[in-house]
Parts: sequence; C-alpha cells; structure tokens
Amino acid sequence: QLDPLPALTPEFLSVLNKVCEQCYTDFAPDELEMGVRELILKDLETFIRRQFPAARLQLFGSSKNGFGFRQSDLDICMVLEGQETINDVDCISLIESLARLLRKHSGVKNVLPITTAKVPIVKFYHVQTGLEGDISLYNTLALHNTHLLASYAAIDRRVKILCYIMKVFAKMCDIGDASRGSLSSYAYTLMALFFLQQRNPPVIPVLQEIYDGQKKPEVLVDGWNVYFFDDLKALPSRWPQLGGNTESVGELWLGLLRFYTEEFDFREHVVCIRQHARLTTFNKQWTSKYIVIEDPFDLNHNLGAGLSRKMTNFIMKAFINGRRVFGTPHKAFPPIYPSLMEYF
Ligand code: 3AT
Ligand code: MG
Repeated sequence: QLDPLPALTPEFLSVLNKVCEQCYTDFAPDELEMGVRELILKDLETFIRRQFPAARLQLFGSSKNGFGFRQSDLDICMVLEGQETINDVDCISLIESLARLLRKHSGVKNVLPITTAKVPIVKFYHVQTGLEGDISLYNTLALHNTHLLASYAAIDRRVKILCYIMKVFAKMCDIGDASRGSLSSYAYTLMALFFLQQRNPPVIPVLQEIYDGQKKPEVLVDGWNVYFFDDLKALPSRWPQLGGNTESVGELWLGLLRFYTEEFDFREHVVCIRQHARLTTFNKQWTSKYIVIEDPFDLNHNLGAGLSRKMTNFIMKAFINGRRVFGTPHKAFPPIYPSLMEYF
C-alpha cells in the first residue's frame, strides 16, 4: 500500500517544473555536439569503405531520436549497398572483419566484436570525444523506431523534456542498463510516450493509428508493418486534440510516477504505443512477466522479457520512491544531480 500524497501546492509545482526544465537544459546536447557525431560517422564510413566500398553508415538511437545526452553512445547501423539483407553467418563474419579493420583506425580504441548478442555489434571507443559507439548490421527496424520516436519528440516540447527526465531518472536509479539485466533507455522512452498517449486529455496521438481510408497502409520491413503518420505539419487537422492538454512538465512528471505506481495495472495490461485501446497481457500470452512493453513494430518483442523477478521489484521500488520524492513538497531540490550525471 502506498502512502497518500499531499495536495500539490502552486509553490511546490513551480519547484518541480524548474527541476524538470533544468534537467533538460543541463543534459541536452547542442547543435555543435550533434554535428560532431555526424563528422565521426563520415570519418568511419570513409575508412570502412576503403575495404568495403559498398558500406553505408547511418546514426540511429538517441543521436537521432531527440532524446540524446551529451555522453550518449553512438549507435551506428551499417548496410552494404545493393544487398537487401544479411544472414546470421555472414553477419557474424562481417562483424569480425569489421573489428579487425577498425583496430587499424588510429582514432578509435577498445574495438570489441560481440557476436553472441541477439544483435551482433562491434563496440569501440572514440578517443578524441570520449564517446562509446557500436556498429550493428542491417538493424533496419531500429532506424524506423528511431524515426518514430523522433516524430513524437517533435510534436510537443514537453514530450522531449519528459522522456529526458525519464532517462535521467532510470540512469540515476541504476535501472537503465539492459546489458546489466534492467531495461534499455528505449524501453523507458516507450513507457513515457505511452503515459503521454493515455493521459486525459492526451498530450500526443497514436501516430500508428492515423491514416487515410479504412485500412492502415502496409509498409513492410523484416515482415513487420512500420507505417506511421509522419507528416507532422498536417497533424493539427488530423488530430483535433492537439494542444488540448495544457499541463506543465512538472505535473506530467509526477503524473507519470503516479500512473505507473497507482493506476497502471501491470498484471493486466501491456505498455503499447501502437494503439490507444488497452492491450492485455493475456491477449499477447505474455502473462509470465510483470513488466511487459511491446515494441511498436516488432510485435513479438517484449522489452521486459529479460527482467528477473528481483530486477522487476527493484525497478518498481525505484518508481515508488520516485513518486514519494517528487510528490512530497520541498523548498528546493539539492543541486547534486549535475555532478552525478557526469558519467552518462
Ligand atoms: P542512450 O541515450 O544511448 O541511453 P538510446 O535511445 O540511444 O539511449 P540505446 O543506445 O539503448 O538507446 O539503443 C539505441 C537504439 O537501439 C534505440 C532503438 O532504436 C534500438 N533499441 C535499443 N534497445 C532495443 C530493444 N530492446 N529492442 C529494439 N530496439 C532497441
Ligand atoms: Mg544509444
């Protein structure tokens, strides 16, 4: 049972809003830093193309989705022009050759191929910027989900801020590292977007449900439909509720913490950003896990599938503590978090 929260006073709400706004301004990279990422990409592409002339590199993840930190990793996807897909065996051998090649590049260090993961990658460290990076092959769905997230981020400034706070919160509570058994940043971003779609009135629409005619258009990638409405200039005429929600980011942040601790029934429902109607865990046959997050395109993919019971409890406790900390009036929050964030 949760303790009831005191009423939100205007003074406290103003503190909460300031913290939320500052969290965003402190950690959002500027255009210069985003430009540096493109330069690193070009340099790597030029280098790789000396041995693999068909290679094309593209950034995805938080370098592109609008939710990047200064220190976020470089997520890079490589494809070979003129080749549609790659099989598992070729993928692993290409990753290994790529690793051998990158070891000869003087600008990167700690080159490490990881071929046992679901998505094989080569990891590296970029010396001049101190950024970590990885290259995956034919990670096409990730390019599409990056574009989907970027579109949501572009709809309303509060979306960006709230997704940022969610990521900062996850990293600070040590619940945001999928390689150590918790959830990825991507999963937390989906949770924040789902909350914003389910809020009453909603802050954002379900872009995958906006289309002309009776039937959703089909754009197939790896067998999944990646269609979504991305003509954001036309959104006001397609989604009349736009602008209907006028809550501040502070209200929304506390609203999110309350949503996931008081309202959302994890046993019954799936965190699912592709439809507005609630999807049940029974429906998906995903009843053995408590936290169930459906990928918006790969509908067989539950982002919570790898969570142990212990980690699930740890994550839920972080949300419960967050609700208490952010829901209890303070005169000001201690300015400790910028220094804590330095390692991200
Ligand atoms: P950071 O700022 O790096 O923490 P991010 O959004 O870049 O946040 P990741 O580096 O964890 O997140 O992931 C990069 C992209 O890879 C995001 C998404 O397009 C894809 N991705 C990550 N995890 C998953 C997953 N479990 N399932 C499907 N796609 C994923
Ligand atoms: Mg990343």
